[in-house]
Amino acid sequence: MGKVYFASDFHLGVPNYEESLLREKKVVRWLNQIESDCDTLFLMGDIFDFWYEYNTVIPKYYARLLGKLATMTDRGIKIYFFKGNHDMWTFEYLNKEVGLEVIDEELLITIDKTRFYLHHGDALWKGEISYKFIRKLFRSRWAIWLFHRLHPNFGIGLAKLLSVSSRKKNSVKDDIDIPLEQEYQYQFAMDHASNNEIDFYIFGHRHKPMDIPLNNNTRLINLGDWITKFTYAVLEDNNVSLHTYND
Ligand SMILES: [Mn+2]
Repeated sequence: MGKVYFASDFHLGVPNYEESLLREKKVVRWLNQIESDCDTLFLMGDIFDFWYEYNTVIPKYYARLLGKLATMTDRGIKIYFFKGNHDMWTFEYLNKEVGLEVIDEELLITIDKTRFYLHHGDALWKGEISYKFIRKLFRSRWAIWLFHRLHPNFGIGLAKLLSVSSRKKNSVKDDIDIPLEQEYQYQFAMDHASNNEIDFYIFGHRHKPMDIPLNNNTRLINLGDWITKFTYAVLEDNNVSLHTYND
């Protein structure tokens, strides 16, 4: 059996076209390196800093990554794409054209006897009430219907603006090195693990690489990001480890 890879939060599209393109090329170099032994790849949300898809139109960016992913799925590599809070408006394109399996929320999956709870990592725990409301609204049929009525030049411009304002809010949170006990992902996983048999909880979203034991059998992994950290996780011989891509 080959390896299973996990990465999240590339946030392609920011801070500007040129710098995003450099990061996108780096992601593709990483994919070139791993694809020979990669069975399954989990892209765990916020791959794009914004993505909005109309029935006939997609944002005119990200050609290298999308092409690379399509080549990999054509070769039989299984690739999952979790919706993040920046790229939840994905409909059929990523599945039909690129061959990705799109996951709306959590995915509980057992791979070679190792049990995983996978989620982008936003809106998991009891807090964040106002954020959860907006999240639900954004994902609602009404919001999507309304957005589909906007001309793409306006709609995708608006999506870019919204993603910048959401990131500004989040980056404040990211800077604060809050204690582990106050991390929503930790609180959620501790609670969930008390009633469920899971080996690894893997999340993105926090941009904070973590590998933390929850009990004797269970660990919490946060995948970090590909803005400054270039971190990813690998499942090999029933163990998950965090790595940094250097090239
Ligand atoms: Mn996120």
